[in-house]
Amino acid sequence: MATQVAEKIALEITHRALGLSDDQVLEMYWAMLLARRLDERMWILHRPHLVAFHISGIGHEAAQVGAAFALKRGYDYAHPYYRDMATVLTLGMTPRDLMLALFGRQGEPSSNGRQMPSHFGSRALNIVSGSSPVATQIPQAAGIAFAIKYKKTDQVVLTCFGEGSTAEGDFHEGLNWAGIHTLPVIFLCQNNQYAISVPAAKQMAVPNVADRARAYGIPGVIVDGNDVLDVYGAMRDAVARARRGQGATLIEAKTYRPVPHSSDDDDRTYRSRAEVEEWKKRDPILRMQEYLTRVNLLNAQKIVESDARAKQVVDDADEFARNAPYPPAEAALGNVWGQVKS
Ligand SMILES: Cc1ncc(C[n+]2csc(CCOP(=O)(O)OP(=O)(O)O)c2C)c(N)n1
Ligand SMILES: [Mg+2]
Repeated sequence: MATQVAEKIALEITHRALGLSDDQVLEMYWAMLLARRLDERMWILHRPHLVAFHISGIGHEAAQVGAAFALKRGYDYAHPYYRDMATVLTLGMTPRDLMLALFGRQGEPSSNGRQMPSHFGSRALNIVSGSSPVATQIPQAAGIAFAIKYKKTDQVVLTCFGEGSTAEGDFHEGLNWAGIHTLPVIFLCQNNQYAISVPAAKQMAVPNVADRARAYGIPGVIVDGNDVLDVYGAMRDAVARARRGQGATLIEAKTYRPVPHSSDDDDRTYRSRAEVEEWKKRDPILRMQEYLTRVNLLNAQKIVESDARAKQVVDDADEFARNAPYPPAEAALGNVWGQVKS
């Protein structure tokens, strides 16, 4: 009887029902928190123009950490997009790496200070750097999945993009290819409802991005993108399906971007403050804090302590990157990703 009661209680604790330990769910919280604090610092650094540009993942942390957590780090592939800071942190990029990229300094792993920030890449971690035209990563991810299938490993690929990007031809070509060839790729749409100033209803005539999956013969799943465990559950199933050789899944994480599109955007020109404030009530970090407090893994004191720890890590990365040298001028004449062998 006591065991049955214990099992019932465990199932009511969502993360345990998903097979996650208490330590793992706290690790998720830490990744989300660190991404948020790092991102906030990046905005602050931009205001006095200590850095040239920032594009933010604030509000997307649950979608990103929930997705990345279901991958095998350094084994599976990720082809992220510019908002994916929490994704790449979860996969093993460090706050120092990301700050070096923001400041454009030597030694940053994405391009050694050659690209704009947020084009995350790490050869060691199987993170593939993207290009500025949106959605180009989608057929490229299908291509990587095709190579995995050809080599007969059980790796999978995660690629991410916004809902506006699903109006691009690349999205449809990538999903079609993945459907035809039953490829091990997970397409994660982080639907924050705007493509800069353009609302989703002006990008597509169906209510959900996930509805589009049917046209390509793959499952389309909708999740609450502000709930890290909901995202993780869907992603875990999609990864298992891909590893079993059953092909691709499109996951649509419904979320919101509570900040401007980038450091160079003024969102007051296209949406009301009331709308933004309403969404802030569903902030993924607050939701996670409420959940962890409810299941007795967090309390007010631990929240303060983890915030202080995150601040230390962010301070360290900021100082490290500020003081790092720029690449030498002649590096501008070389290739971005490697030297051509003579
Ligand atoms: C092919 C192409 N068209 C336009 C742009 C300019 N652009 C950069 S981000 C962006 C919005 C994309 O919106 P969405 O896909 O919803 O992603 P979000 O930024 O909302 O996360 C646009 C139009 C671009 N980079 N590439
Ligand atoms: Mg969008």
